Amino acid sequence: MLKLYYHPMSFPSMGPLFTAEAAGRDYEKVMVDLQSGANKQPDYLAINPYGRVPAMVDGDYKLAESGAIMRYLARGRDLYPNDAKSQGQIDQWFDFAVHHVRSNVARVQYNRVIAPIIGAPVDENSIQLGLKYISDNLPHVENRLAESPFLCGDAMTLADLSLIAALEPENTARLDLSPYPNLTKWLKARRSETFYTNIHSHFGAELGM
Ligand SMILES: N[C@@H](CCC(=O)N[C@@H](CS)C(=O)NCC(=O)O)C(=O)O
Repeated sequence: MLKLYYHPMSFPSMGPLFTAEAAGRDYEKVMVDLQSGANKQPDYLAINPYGRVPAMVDGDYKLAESGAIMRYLARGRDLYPNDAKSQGQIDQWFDFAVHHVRSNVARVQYNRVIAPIIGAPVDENSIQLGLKYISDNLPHVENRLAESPFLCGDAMTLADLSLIAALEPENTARLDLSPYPNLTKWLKARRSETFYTNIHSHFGAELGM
């Protein structure tokens, strides 16, 4: 069976998990213990040579990078239809979410949450830069969701899943989404769907809480 390697604290891992659920794929979740360095062991490096989560194994086929895995799982389905113009639109918002939202959320999440846990120095400038770029970029999403129920039309696509994954650290990174009412409403609605609740309902147990 198709295997998805992940860690519950890794928000890049969430995109493939959400996609597998939303696409109705049969899959098995394999948690990789980042704290013990399981991601740097030879057996895992044979799956993902970069030593990161997420990763995927489908028979003897292996993939790393969340975007590549999400496209592999969804290609040809409504989440990522097989025509160039639809894919172009979805890719535009998908890449926007990764490069302009997720990368900046990652700066804030790393410094506010991960660095204190691992005892690394906290870079306040990086937090401020991340927050600035988030507030520079989320208005584009807010405006889009004022005119369209989903990022690419009337139904959910990979673009939405990419943005939902990018905003996973909303609470832990203490992001303020209140200036974006359309985004907040859209996010709340998506988070009540089974592709999301099926993944989140296991987090407590996975994190030993
Ligand atoms: N560009 C990658 C990013 C993956 C990534 O940075 N994963 C982190 C967890 S959020 C990781 O595995 N870090 C462990 C390490 O680098 O040692 C993707 O989208 O899949």
